[in-house]
Amino acid sequence: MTSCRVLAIVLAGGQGKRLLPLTMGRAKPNVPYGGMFRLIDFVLSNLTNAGYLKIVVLTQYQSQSLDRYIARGWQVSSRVGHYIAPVPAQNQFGPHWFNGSADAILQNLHLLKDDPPDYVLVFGADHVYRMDPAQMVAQHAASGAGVTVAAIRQPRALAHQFGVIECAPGTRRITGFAEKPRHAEGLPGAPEEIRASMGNYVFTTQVLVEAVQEDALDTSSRHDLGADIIPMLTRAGRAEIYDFTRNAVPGVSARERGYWRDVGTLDAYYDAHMDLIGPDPAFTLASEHWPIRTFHDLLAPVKFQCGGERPGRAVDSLVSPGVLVSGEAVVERSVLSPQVTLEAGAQVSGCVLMENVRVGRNAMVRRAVVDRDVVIPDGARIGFDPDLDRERYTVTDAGIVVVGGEAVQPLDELYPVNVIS
Ligand code: ADQ
Repeated sequence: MTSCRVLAIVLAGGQGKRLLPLTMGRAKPNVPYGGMFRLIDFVLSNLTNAGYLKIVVLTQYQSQSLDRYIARGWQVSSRVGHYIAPVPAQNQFGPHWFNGSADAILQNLHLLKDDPPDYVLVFGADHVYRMDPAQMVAQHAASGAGVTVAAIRQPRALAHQFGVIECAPGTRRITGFAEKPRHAEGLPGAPEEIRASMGNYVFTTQVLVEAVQEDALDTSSRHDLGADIIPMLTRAGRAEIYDFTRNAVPGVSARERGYWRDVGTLDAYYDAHMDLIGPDPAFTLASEHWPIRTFHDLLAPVKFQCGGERPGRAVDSLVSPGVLVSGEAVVERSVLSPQVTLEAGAQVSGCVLMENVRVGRNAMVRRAVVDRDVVIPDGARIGFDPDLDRERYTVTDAGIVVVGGEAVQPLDELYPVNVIS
């Protein structure tokens, strides 16, 4: 869809409290994923693969490293009028940050003035998926809707995490929209499923401008797109859904089609990593047709070292450049970011290890997410005794141990010697 003018606004200011401690020192869209990537790489890849090269990224919480990453990793060629620009909150209307996502748009309406687009894409920045947004824009343009909301079926038990959409039977017209309701009716014929908003919207520009301006006058509003703007346009009969399962991305396997993960919680974050491994993974990172792009400094190749009776080895795992697996060390069903080191005899199973993690000699770690720069001492056991783990780390409902977030503390305080068995 090149005939219409499109501006993409990526909302990247969320705090991601439910991902703590991983969001202690970084914005949620900047959280690493899949060894080599950051969450924001997915939305930026989807937009740029579709040819949308006017993108502003609204940042706010812990924005410095995210701003720097976008500026360094996501520069587009200097062709006139193309840009991927981080826009930090600027306190335009007084000494406060953006109140909600609608307030973030309101404070940036000036971005629409110089080169007014026909349509504004407003996309979230913290989901794992492949999508061609041009197909959604094409539907929006043909339908004449004021806003089109990308939608996907989700388990009814998760209704409280999503905007829940009701449609007139047999149509795309949204007749009801409840943001994160406590209770939701299941779909006709699928009582344990709901239709969830993916937090990705296409707006006709004038409709968006008028909606956020009207919302700004409402003192009872939370100034949130999901809680206020979409319900407002639903009441006006101007909202439609876009069925994500109809999105056809070149080269995507039948198994991957419709794959979308909201990695809003630590368990969802861990599960989305496990989706990458196994003989028939639910999601693959490599694709020549619809690449997910990222940015790293130049790194050395992975090294599996000899030593002891058996060489270091990795099975059913994603292992990034710069990793060293020493003799007799074993990695299984895990995702390793660059510069991870496993010392001799270390065993890592069902883990997500972020950049520069060091696992000491004969240490054993299983079902854990370990944040960057953490050093696991020789002989340590993590993921074996939930009570002991809970005393020192975050342990999720599903029993995943999350180590990290305290990067400013000295390492010997983080890993007291009595952890070592
Ligand atoms: P949430 O993700 O819970 O639900 P929100 O916290 O507003 O909604 O985050 C949406 C996106 O906006 C995220 O990418 C976040 O980083 C960003 N963001 C939040 N506040 C912002 C601000 N003030 N400035 C800039 N960016 C901001 C939303 C929808 C639901 C939908 C789910 C799908 O509201 O209806 O079901 O996404 O995950």
